[in-house]
Parts: sequence; structure tokens; C-alpha cells
Amino acid sequence: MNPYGAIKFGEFKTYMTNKQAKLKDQEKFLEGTASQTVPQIFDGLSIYINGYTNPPQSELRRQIILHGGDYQHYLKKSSVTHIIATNLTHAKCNEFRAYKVVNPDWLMDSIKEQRLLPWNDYRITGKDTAQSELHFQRSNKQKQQQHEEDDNTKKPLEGKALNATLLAKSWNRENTSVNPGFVKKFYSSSRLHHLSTWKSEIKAEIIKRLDENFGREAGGSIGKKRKRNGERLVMHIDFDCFFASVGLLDRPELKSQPVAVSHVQQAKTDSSSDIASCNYIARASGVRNGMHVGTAKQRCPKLQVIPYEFEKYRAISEIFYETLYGFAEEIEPVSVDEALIEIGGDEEANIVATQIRDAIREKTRCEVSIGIGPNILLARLATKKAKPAGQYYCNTEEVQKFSVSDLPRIGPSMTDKLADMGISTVADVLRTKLSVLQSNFGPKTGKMLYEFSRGIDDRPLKHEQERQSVSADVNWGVRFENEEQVKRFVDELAEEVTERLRGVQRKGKRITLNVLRRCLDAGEASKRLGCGKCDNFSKSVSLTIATDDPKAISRHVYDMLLSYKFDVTDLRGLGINITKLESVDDNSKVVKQQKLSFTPSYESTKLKQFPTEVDPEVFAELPTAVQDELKQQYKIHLPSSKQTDSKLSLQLSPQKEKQASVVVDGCKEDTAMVESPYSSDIQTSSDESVNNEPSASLPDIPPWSQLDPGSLLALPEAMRNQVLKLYSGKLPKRKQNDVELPAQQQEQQRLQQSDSMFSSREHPQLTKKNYRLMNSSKNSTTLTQMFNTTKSPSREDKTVHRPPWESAIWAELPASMQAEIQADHRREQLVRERNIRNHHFREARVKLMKNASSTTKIMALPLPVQNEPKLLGNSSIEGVRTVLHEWVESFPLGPEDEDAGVVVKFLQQLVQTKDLEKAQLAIMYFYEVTKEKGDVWCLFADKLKQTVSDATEA
Ligand code: DCP
Ligand code: MG
Ligand code: MG
Repeated sequence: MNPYGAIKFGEFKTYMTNKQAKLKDQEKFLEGTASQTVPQIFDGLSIYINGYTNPPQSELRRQIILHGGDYQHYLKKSSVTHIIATNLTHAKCNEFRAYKVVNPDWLMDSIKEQRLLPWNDYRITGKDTAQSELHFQRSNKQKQQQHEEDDNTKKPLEGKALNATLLAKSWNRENTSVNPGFVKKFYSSSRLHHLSTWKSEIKAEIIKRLDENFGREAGGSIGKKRKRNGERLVMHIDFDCFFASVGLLDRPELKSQPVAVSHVQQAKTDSSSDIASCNYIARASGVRNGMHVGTAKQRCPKLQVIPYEFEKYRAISEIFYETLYGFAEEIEPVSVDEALIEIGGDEEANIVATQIRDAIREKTRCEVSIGIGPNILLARLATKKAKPAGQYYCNTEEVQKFSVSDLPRIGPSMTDKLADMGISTVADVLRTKLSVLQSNFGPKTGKMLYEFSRGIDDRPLKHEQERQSVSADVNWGVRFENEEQVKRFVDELAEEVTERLRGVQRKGKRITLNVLRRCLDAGEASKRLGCGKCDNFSKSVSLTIATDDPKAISRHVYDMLLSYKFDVTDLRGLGINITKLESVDDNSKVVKQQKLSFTPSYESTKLKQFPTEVDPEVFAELPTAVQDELKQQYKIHLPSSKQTDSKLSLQLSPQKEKQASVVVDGCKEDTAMVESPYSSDIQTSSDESVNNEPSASLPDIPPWSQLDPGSLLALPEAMRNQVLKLYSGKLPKRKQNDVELPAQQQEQQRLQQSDSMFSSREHPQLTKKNYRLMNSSKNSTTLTQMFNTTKSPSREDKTVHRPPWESAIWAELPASMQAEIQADHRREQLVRERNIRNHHFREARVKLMKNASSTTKIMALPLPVQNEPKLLGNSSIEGVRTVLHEWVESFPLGPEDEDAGVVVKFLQQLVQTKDLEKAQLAIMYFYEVTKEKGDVWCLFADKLKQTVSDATEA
């Protein structure tokens, strides 16, 4: 059944089924984006949220899905495993008494700890009913503290007193947030910060290399020929005890000793400092990465601790990646000391691996180990066997020898759950039915386990993951004495997050504050200057325009922090997370538009959702012939008696839907554009040519010749296809237009035709002046402008309605006030837009009438002589399609260079002669016929598209 189909009155059940199906569709999307990176701690759980919660239901739902849980929109008592609620009425208490009812802290704390915490600690009981006093984010720990207060035996510990004791020591003052510049200092010595920064730098470098070497082909390769008869060869390369090995390079005297890298210099048996890396001699005594130095010292009294040397790690990592580029066909950076590569060619895998290890040893004097396999799963498992200083090939059958906890994405909670089911090795998984795995772990994870246990893993290597968020969190050394220090700290943190945003050339629309507040019964942290036992809080604000302005971010964050009314002495950690990212490029486009006084994109996208409404009076004014013509294109609904604004709404007749949806969208779209100072110019040229167009019954579409080809290629595929379909079906040949163009426009077209990436070499006379002319050409309409060929309805509507967020004081306003002003602005905007639509309708009438008398004239126009580019003698799109089809069918392994050259040249010629319509249709068709023909053809299709796009932009 189609969940998006219409339902009839009374079909409530269908409505519910459809709604659930739609919601599940949305969830699939979230799941798909999350499961690769986020620990799936709620896997196998089915969670329902009851009533008002904090964080809000939408956020909880997102978190549940992101972390692998099944979110239940409706309480299906048979399948729900947990219910989340903040308060329960007595009736609900009764109703839910057989369920695990927990407060939202359970979810949020579990996420923070990346493991499923015992639900019992967060249980909502009768005492938490709505009749009792409402507690904001009342956690179990707070409840406990409340009890303590109640029986008056213990007083809560005072943050102020705790901090005073701690900050009395000068070293502590020096190394906490009371000290200005703490954030910078913290990050300069934070290894985790360095690791994450390096990773994004390495990714950026890889992408840059692909750009340089291959003009950015999709799934780009580093430079080897892909052969291997379709078999994959994946290698997982990882330095042995990376930080420790690098540290030993300049300390040869310690080479035969147990060594660990940590912040502390004097390793004492009570030290709580973490070990980042320890050599294999230390590991023989039971020392492990991540262990406290104190514990390690107890296990291995001879342990030598050496300091971090971040610059050296980065430098060695650069050599490492540089070496890998020489061997890899594809590369996925995993971390500073680790990468996955895919090998082409036909050389024996073990020989290549030895060559790689030798090369890296020679250049860095450090050892790597290499796991090899036919996919990522097996290569990663093989590394476990290869370490230290070795290499290992893991074949598909061998996977069964591993324990389940060795498998990727299987965390401790899943390992425990599997153990409960009697499963501890991969061989045990293999014996378990898919249905059992799926019923215990959900369909996705169940299937993953099933496939992993058979050595199946078809994940490709990735080097370009879209960045979802940028954040800066500090949860060490956070101690405050007064608000001033907090404010300064927030400023510094905002600076930090902004720097990171700029580093990845992004701005963000959503700002989230994360707070760690000391549990009110908790004393000083056991880890020196650590955060200790804390409650988590988080709050977000969404902005209309993406930002990377530290001042604005800081202000919002500080506002949110103040709203909690926490005592500053109880703060133990603060973090800023920026999401809903946009690339700076996208953003600069928006900014540019705003300078031209266009309405910001937010408004226009919103408007796309609205039905096009038409004033019935205007409709009634139309001549019957025109009314009839419109009725053929649109289903015209009379307003129901309940409709207060007495507007008609236009809906497309089913048979015209595809074609006319562009127009309808266009009407909506253009409401955002009518304020352009150029709109009246566009109107003039459009009016002149509209007489030539048989499609003038689609009044808002300008002639093909006026489209900006660059914009056409920049459109989303679906929209572009619609536009092209519309043009190819409805318009006369491009040249017919030219005949009727005014002299000035013809000159501009001539200039445009002489300019392209290819012609610029042949026409060195292309001057700056030409370029300027071309760019200022009135008839170079952008794709968005093409929907806006009508004049603004009135002077009033032409005035610039500056969005309030452009004003200088916007950032000064509190978030709540901003939200209100934004809502007002949107309302006003809607009214303006409705007026504009009605005006468009009047304009449409004028054009339709003009057009009715000019059809004969068009038919009589002579066709111009053309020197059309040909593909193997074919110039018609049908002929071109036939050639392309036969070509693809005849060469299953991919295109021959010579043939490819012919097709590229043909497309270039089409661009040169401005027959973009044909170029685009050819490419669309090519995509269609190569879709199922394997990587080589698909890559070539991308390349063709890029060629045309480049040529057009040039
Ligand atoms: N690292 C860290 N903190 C972590 C993880 C890693 O500081 N939580 C640093 C120290 C490691 C380096 O990254 O030396 C590489 O991480 P690995 O997990 O590869 O660990 P090692 O290279 O130290 O050891 P192995 O030989 O097991 O790979
Ligand atoms: Mg390593
Ligand atoms: Mg590693």
C-alpha cells in the first residue's frame, strides 16, 4: 500500500497505518546516517515516550533512532520495552505498572556513557506523579539527594567550598577555567583534540589529492589501475604503539624498557592520569592503553613514562599517508596512525604488504602491522593477528575463530547480551538463525551480525563523509568562582568552536549547549581536576541563518546556560555543539542574495510547501476562454465556507501534473525573488519573447535562450529534469527564439556563444569587457529567476523587506525574542507573498490573451540554418541516444579511450554552440543507460557530466 496515497473519509485505520509508515520512512533516513558512527546502545529496544518531556520528545526520538533503538509512535503494548516519561498521572501509573517506565535522564545518561545504564536507577514510580511537585530534570541522583535533605541528616556539599579548597593550590588555579586562556591551553595539551583535528586534516588532504589527480571522479582513486578481476583486496595498516614508538625514536636508551606515554612525569602508583599508548614490553606486564598510570605502575613497577610530542606524531603521520598514496587505489583515513586502503594491480597481497611495511619502516623508523582481507571486516580482524610488526591475511572462513567482541560495532552491552544468549564466538553466531538475531537485536543489527559471521561485508572505503556537526567540549579543569569567569570561558569556547567550523568551512544553524553539573551529593572528583559525578543537561537553539560568528554563538550559549540558574561553582563541564551545517559556499550564496534584497532562502523553501492561492475575484474577471484554459491545467477548488480568506486554491490536473508543477513551484519560488531590483528588466525581455512561445500557456517560463546554463546544471537533478522535459516538449527549436530577439540581445548571445572553457583557448581575444557584458546581460536569466518573469505587483511590494536578523542588533536579542520576531516576519512575508501571487495571476491573463492571437505567427517563422554538432553523423537527440545506447551495450567493460574522446568532443561542441538542452538530455540519457553497467561506465557518466558542467561554467 502507498502510504502517501489519498485516504477516504472515515478510514481512520488506513490513516494511522499510513502515518506510521511515513514516520518510519523518516526514521530509516536517520538510522542510515547514524549507524556507521554512533554506538547502537539502544539496539533491540522499543521505546515509547509519554507526554511532555525535557529534552523534548523530538530530541529523544532522534537520539533513540540514532542510537539504534526502535521508536514507537503509538503505544503498542505488545512490543514496547520501555516508556519514557517525566511525570505520570495516577491513571497512567496504573496503566503502565507492568512496564519499565523511566525518566529521560536514563536515555541521555546512557548516551553520555555510551552504554545502556540500568533502567531501575531511573525508574519513575508513583511518587513522580503529576500531582506532586514538578521537578525539572529530576534525576535519580537528585532524588537521592532530596531524601538526604528530607531526613536532615546530611547537608548537600557546597560547590563553593569544594572549589575554594581546590583553588587554594596555585597549580590548580593555573590549570583550571578560572585562568584566562584556559580553553586554548586545554586543547593544546588534549590528545583527543589533536587526534580529531588531525583526522579532519588528513581527510581534507586526501580529498585535495583526489581533486588534483583525477578531477574529482566519484569514488575517486589514488592512481592505480583497478584489475584483480573484480576481487577486492583491502589492507588495514596501523602503527604499533604509535605514540610510544615515536617517543622512543629519540630515546634509544629506553628501547628495551617498558614505556608508556602520559601527561605525568613522575609515575606514582596513585596517579589517575591516562596512558595514551604503551609499548609491547609494557603490555607483556599487563599494561594497556587507556589504563591509569597508577594501575600500570602497580602492574609494572619499572614502567617508564614519557611525555606527549604532538608535532612529531603529526609529522610521522604525514610520511605514513604519503607512502600509502603510492600503493593505494583507494584510501580511507581511520586515524593519525591507521588507514584502510584498497589495492589494485595483480601483485600478490603479501608481497605488497611487505613492501608497504618496509617503505614505512625505512622512512619513519617505526613499525606498522598490516591486516589483509577481501573486505574491511576481514582486513580489520587480520590486524589483530598481525600485531606487532607483522602482516596477516584473513580469509572468509577464518572469521569464525574470532570472538564476537572482536567484530566491529559490537560494544560491551551487545557482547553481554549475546553472552546471555550463549553466544561468545563468531562460530556461535553462525549457528544462530537470522530470525533469532533479528528479533533480539532488531532487523538491521541482526542482519549485520548474520553477515559478519559469514565474513560478508560490502562496505566501500570512504574518504569523504559529510560533516554533521562541529563541537568543542571541555570536561576537565572546569571550576568557576564567579559569573565573569563563566562568561569568559564561554567566549573562549565559542572562539574554539568557531575556529573549528572555519577549519572545515562550515557554518551552522543549530547551537547546542551541553552542561555537566556536579551531582549535588558528589565531592571532589577522584581524577585530579576531572568532572567527577555529574548530571548532564543540554539545550539547543535554532537560528534562521547559519553562523560562524563567535560572539553570536557565545551569546546564545550564555543565555541558555543562564536559563538553568545553576550555581556557577557546580559547573564541571561545558560544551558547544554546532549542527545543521552548511558549507560556507552555500552560505555565501545566501548572503549574496540578501544583498540583492531577495528574501532569505529559509522563507522561500518554507513557501514551497504552501498551496498556490488565487483571489476568486481575479479569476472571475478573466474571459471565459482563458478561464477554460486554466481549468484544463488546474483543478480549481471553490473555497469551503470555513475558509476565512476566501481564496481559491489551484491544484494540478493529474494529466498535467508533471509539466505544470514546475510552474506552480515557480510561482511559489518567485515570491522570494520579486524583490530583485532586476526583476523588471527580466520582465521586459520575457514579454518580448513570450509571443514566440507556443508554451505561453505556461506564463512564467522565459524562453530557453534566456536561461543561465550554469544555473541549470546547478539545479537538483529532479528539478532540472522537470525543467528540461518541459522545455524539450513545449518549446520550439532554440534558434527560433533568436530570430525574434532584439538586436542588443542577439549581440549578447553572440558574445556568449564565443565563450566557453574550450573556446577561450581558441579565442584569445576574449576580453574582460566581453566577460563583463556577458555577465551583466539582461537575458542571462538564472534558473531561479526564470520563474520570475512577471513584474512586481506594486511599488509597495517592491520595497525591500529586510529580514530582522540582518540588523546589527539581532545577535544582542535573547533567543526567545528572536523566535517571536522571526514568526512575525514570516507572517508578514506570507501576506506579501499572497498579494504577489494574485498579481502573477493577473499577469498570466494578459500573456495568455496576447498569446492566443500570436500562435499562427510563430508557426510561420523560418527555421534558421544551423551547423549542428554531430555524433557519428547524428544530430537529433533520438539519433544521439541510439548511438550512446549501442555504444554502452557493445562495451560491457567500459568505454575505449578513443570513443570516449569522440563523445566528450561532441558534448563540448554542444556547449560551444549553446545547445545545452541537447547536451543535458544526452547526459541524462547516458546516466540512464549506464546506471546498471558497472563502476567504469558510471564513473565515466560522472566525468561527462562534470565536463559539460565545467565547460558551461567557464
Ligand atoms: N590514542 C589516544 N587515546 C585513545 C586512542 C588513541 O591517545 N583513546 C592515541 C595513542 C595511540 C594512537 O592514538 O598511540 C594510536 O592508537 P591505537 O589505537 O592504534 O594504539 P597504539 O598505536 O598505541 O597501539 P596498537 O599497537 O594497539 O595499535
Ligand atoms: Mg596503532
Ligand atoms: Mg590505530
